[in-house]
Amino acid sequence: MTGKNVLIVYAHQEPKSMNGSLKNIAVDVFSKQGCNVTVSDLYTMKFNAAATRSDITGDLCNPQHFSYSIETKEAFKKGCLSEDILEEQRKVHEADLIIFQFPLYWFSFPAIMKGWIDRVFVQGFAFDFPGCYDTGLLKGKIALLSFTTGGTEDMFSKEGVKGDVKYLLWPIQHGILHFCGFQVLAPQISYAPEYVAEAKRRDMLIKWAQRLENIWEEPPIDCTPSWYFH
Ligand code: FAD
Ligand code: ML1
Ligand code: ZN
Repeated sequence: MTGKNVLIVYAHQEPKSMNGSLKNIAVDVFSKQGCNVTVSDLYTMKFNAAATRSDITGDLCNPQHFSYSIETKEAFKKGCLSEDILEEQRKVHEADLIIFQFPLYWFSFPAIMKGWIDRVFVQGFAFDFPGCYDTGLLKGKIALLSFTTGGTEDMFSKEGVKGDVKYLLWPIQHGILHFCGFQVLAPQISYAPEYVAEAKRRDMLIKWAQRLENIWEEPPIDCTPSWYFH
């Protein structure tokens, strides 16, 4: 799989965290495969999560009534998005595979990663109308969520206190990734790293590295409601 481009969008404040280790191991495996790996380390970059007027350089279409979606769609067409957005869009454009590596925050992404989505996946770049779901503009690319949790696997079962983990994957995998045309691979969930023994954490890292060895052969999930809510 020499020559494939991998983008890892990474959101953790602490390099020595479990998320940091999961990211590092992915960089190692892909580099050994001869892939080109790029990491967007959002906290280190101090990535701006807020979708504001400053994301458009130059004149607005309607300064009297600001619409983020209209203004960013037009600014994308004219090449007038702010440079930090353009830089991330270039990385996405180049990527064959995007891995999102993050700790679960409130059943979702950390805000800085949600902000990356809000600002980078602009209409005209990531999707359009028509041009969503299977015809999304990022079709041909693969995406994978790799995240850690506070809760244990038991808690995230259908009958557990948190409910099936698949319920919280729906807005992200279907509402964001499939919407933009990605083929979605099964998530890599490293449960409760703070609460398990050191040996179990090492085991989770090894499992991830082993999976990545064959990741280019993996079929995507069938990202329809039945996968999530059967
Ligand atoms: P860390 O504490 O960094 O790592 C765990 C342990 O792994 C550490 O002891 C570290 O030293 C060790 N480690 C690191 N690298 C290695 C290595 N190479 N080998 C062996 N050990 C290693 N949880 C939920 O379940 N649901 C929620 O909705 C939720 N919401 C949250 C909201 C907020 C705002 C916050 C702050 C947390 C929330 N959590 C939630 C908990 C959160 O998901 C977990 O705390 C997080 O996933 C743990 O991952 P970490 O990388 O931060 O762990
Ligand atoms: C708490 C920290 C919606 C367990 C075993 C982890 C957390 C969970 C905010 C949170 C945690 C949440 C929300 N430990 N902050 O669940 O869940
Ligand atoms: Zn879907």
